[in-house]
Amino acid sequence: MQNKIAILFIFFTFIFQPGFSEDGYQLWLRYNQIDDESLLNSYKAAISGYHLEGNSRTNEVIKKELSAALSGLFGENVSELSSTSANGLVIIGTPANSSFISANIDKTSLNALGEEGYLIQSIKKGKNKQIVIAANKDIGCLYGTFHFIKLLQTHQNIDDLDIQTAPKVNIRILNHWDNLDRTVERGYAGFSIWDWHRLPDYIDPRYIDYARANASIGINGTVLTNVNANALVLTPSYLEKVKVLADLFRPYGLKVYLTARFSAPIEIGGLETADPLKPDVQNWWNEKVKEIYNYVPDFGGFLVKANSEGQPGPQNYDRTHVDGANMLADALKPFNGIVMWRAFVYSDEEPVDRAKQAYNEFKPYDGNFRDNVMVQVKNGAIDFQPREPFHPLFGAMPQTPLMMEFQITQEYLGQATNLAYLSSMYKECLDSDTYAKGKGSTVAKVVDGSLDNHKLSGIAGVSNIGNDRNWTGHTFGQSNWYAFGRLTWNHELSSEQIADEWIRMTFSNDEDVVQPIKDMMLASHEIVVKYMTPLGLHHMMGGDHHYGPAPWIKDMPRADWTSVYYHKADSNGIGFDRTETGSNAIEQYFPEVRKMFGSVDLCPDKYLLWFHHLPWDYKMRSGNSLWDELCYEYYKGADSVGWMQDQWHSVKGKIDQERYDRVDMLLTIQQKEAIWWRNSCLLYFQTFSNKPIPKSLEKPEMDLNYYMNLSFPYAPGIRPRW
Ligand code: BDP
Repeated sequence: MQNKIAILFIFFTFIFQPGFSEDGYQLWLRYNQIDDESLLNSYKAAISGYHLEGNSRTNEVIKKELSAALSGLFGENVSELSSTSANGLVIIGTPANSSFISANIDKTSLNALGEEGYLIQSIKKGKNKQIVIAANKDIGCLYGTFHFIKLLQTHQNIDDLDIQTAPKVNIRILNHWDNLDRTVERGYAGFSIWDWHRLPDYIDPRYIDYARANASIGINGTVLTNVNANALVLTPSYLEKVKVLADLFRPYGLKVYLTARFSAPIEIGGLETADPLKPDVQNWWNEKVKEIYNYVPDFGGFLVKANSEGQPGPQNYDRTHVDGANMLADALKPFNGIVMWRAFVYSDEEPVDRAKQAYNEFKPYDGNFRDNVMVQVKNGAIDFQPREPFHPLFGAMPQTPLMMEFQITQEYLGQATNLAYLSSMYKECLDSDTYAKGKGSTVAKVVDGSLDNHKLSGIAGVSNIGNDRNWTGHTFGQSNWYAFGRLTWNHELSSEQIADEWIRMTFSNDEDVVQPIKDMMLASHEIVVKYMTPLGLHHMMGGDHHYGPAPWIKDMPRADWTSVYYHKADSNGIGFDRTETGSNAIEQYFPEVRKMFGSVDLCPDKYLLWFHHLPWDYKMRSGNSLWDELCYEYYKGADSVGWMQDQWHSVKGKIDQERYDRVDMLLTIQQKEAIWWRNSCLLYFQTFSNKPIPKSLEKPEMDLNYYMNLSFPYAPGIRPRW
């Protein structure tokens, strides 16, 4: 195995030589030679080489990365030097492995940075000026190295560096909804990158590049398998494969986790029950967990979807989520493993309002979970809709560490074809004020553990990665992976700063490229929301595959899988009344929030129809009637895609043709799809409002029947009905 890994390292140094084709494979880790000559010369004058002590595998990785980056960016070899006395050295290390660092870096500031934090400082010693990247652990040095490389990639001034940073959240993790047959549930970038069939012997070089990319943005965990879990992954032949991935990822600080199918004791253990209170079931899990740790000594733990959408769980045995989660937590505890128990549940009976279920089921359990259980909550109470108000569970379970679950894959946001920069959506949720402990109790503070003093904290993102050459299908899907990672490290970063970094590293530092792309990215989420689900509408996508508009869906096995259940359009008006006169879901929020969402006058327009059912001629803040406003929003959204195309066209010739063309074609598709959403939704709602589309707006080219009859049996990412 060691040999194989060595070969891989050589391979990856080879692929990351500059001049490699711009097919998107390199993500933001592009080390093409710096094209600004005077800047390049100033960097060359400041950096003569690097020095690193210690020979851990993480240190090997640091050397490879730094040498590939510096040689690429400088267009010439930059060497590793054995002494620390030269001018212009980049010195990397921990107080434990470097006497230079222990002598020159203030221990108190370093201690405050914890296990993963790092500092980057310019140090003057006599005639010498050096740059130090220091951390308490090797992994901090790797994170710091990536940060330092980013400074060069984004053309920052490195004269007087003084950077100190540590992650605000402990578990920064991707959730792959990848199946063992390599299909990816809600995946739009090809098949799974895990080549299970050829593992453990065949090691795809992508595994290393995947780990590099994650480490470069501080992601430190990965759940390899789908939440709709398959127990087979817990059998020895799969655990051998899991072990290989875990061994490869370890030097990059990336821990492996698996999804645990609750009925595994029956399916692969031969037991008759999976009842969590039965000693033989508990015993089976204890033994299984021990076995997993034999393969993967630093295994992270389990992610569990139980009693949701047909998945088995403790309720099958009249037990509770607490019984189920605690049983697994007890098995994992001796090894420091954790359970991420999902709150995305909904009962078999059709509810009056699905938005209320997770809160109703989980809040009463606050305080009953073991200390190695986290409850993983989606950002909103329904299901990753283009826009949702924050989930009322945030702030409502102070004794339980709540983990945030975002969706990076664009299941409901245009899938493989639409450009939507999701940092804006993540931030909107994280910055929301729950008022749990008065003003300023933001979702971010609940999640990072600071509001309730939790040691454990985490943010999960449902991955958008597949085996497409460019990883994410749409080039701009890469920006969502990137932004997710950056925000898990520091949720205080602005979407603008994250976009700025990503564009510079991914495309160019030319301001005429950075500015138009940034403007487009920052506006994109709002634009998509406007042409899909404006003014708080939600859940109006095509059935099963979730591709495209279908506000007319009314016949499904469950009412809460239909669209009509959510928009409730009728001749009187539109919207879901979640106030006291309706489902009263607003009651689940703290009084200040309840008051805002519950009042039509205070509720922001963007959430209006989420919380209120209003007449078609309801007078909006703008002075328009609700119907006219809805029309204007849909048209504004669809027209703005034309503006996005203009922004993109302005960078033609300033970036490589390959990626330019790809995005250009996708924007053309996005434009068509935006008009499709607009026309379908407005023509359909018009059958209730009986009002004309305002004269100033062009008429939809087709009739409603046409849109209702479109069918997409092979849309990607679909999953079988269980
Ligand atoms: C829904 C997806 C479904 C997932 C489910 C979940 O359509 O494929 O299994 O979320 O999060 O949005 O469990």
